[in-house]
Amino acid sequence: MHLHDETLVRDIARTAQQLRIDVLKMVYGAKSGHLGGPFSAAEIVASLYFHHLRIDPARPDWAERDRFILSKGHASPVLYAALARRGFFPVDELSTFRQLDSRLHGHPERIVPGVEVVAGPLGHGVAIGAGMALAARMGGSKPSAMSAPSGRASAFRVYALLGDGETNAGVIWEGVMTAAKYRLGNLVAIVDDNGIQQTGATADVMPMEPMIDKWRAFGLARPGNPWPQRQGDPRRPGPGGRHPRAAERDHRAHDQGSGRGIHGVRQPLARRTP
Ligand SMILES: Cc1ncc(C[n+]2csc(CCOP(=O)(O)OP(=O)(O)O)c2C)c(N)n1
Ligand SMILES: [Mg+2]
Repeated sequence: MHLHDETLVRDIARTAQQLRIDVLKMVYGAKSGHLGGPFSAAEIVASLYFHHLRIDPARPDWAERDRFILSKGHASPVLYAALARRGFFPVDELSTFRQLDSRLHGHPERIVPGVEVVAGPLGHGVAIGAGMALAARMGGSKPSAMSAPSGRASAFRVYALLGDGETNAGVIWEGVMTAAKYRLGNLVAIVDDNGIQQTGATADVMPMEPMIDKWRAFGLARPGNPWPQRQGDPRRPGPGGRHPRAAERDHRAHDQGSGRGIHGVRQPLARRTP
């Protein structure tokens, strides 16, 4: 079983704490906004933005960049914090969160450098991601390039972060079926399984268990590719840890077993540079 390097785990934990501090200041400063959704996603976002995504803050519109979709758009503060700390815009701007005339709205919009997708109404990340992943595989970098010659290697990968409550939405599963139909190995869906949603525990509002079986039933597992898998929490590794779910329909990742870390962001773990 492949485990994270301890230094990497510590680095992710440190970055995640920095993001949480930023989030707290932003929401406290605005006296408005979500805290729980951004907090629970901090390690996932830190792992992606500081160790995995192939992005270049100096070129937010670089055609071959990886795309990150914050499908649970109410967690925008953690995305803004990551983008600022990664150099997409000044950290000072974070203090304008939810102020009049700020570009840092309560839900992300594409006026912010690095934001790929407008989000807020839950449920759309996988379907949008499937479209982007399909475009990437067809050789295009944007939807208008869908007519580009097919059969070329994917220029980029697409990551969609969902809430566990969000998976109550039927449109999520339409997106999953689409991804399965087109065998989109360049699309990664990550579920932040924090057990809670707006009006209570996810298990009470609309139980999703067995979650993993649902993803499989919608076509994302087949012989030789045992995705999706349950992964442990990088903050609390081991059997007693909380288990955020992460899933990747990616043949390159199929050999990863349960353990610490986040499926799909464990290999390669070195920072990928443009
Ligand atoms: C379609 C839609 N319905 C309702 C809401 C209101 N809403 C905002 S946050 C939230 C809870 C989401 O819970 P979850 O997906 O588990 O996210 P997290 O726990 O990570 O905050 C809801 C229902 C929304 N944004 N979009
Ligand atoms: Mg939740």
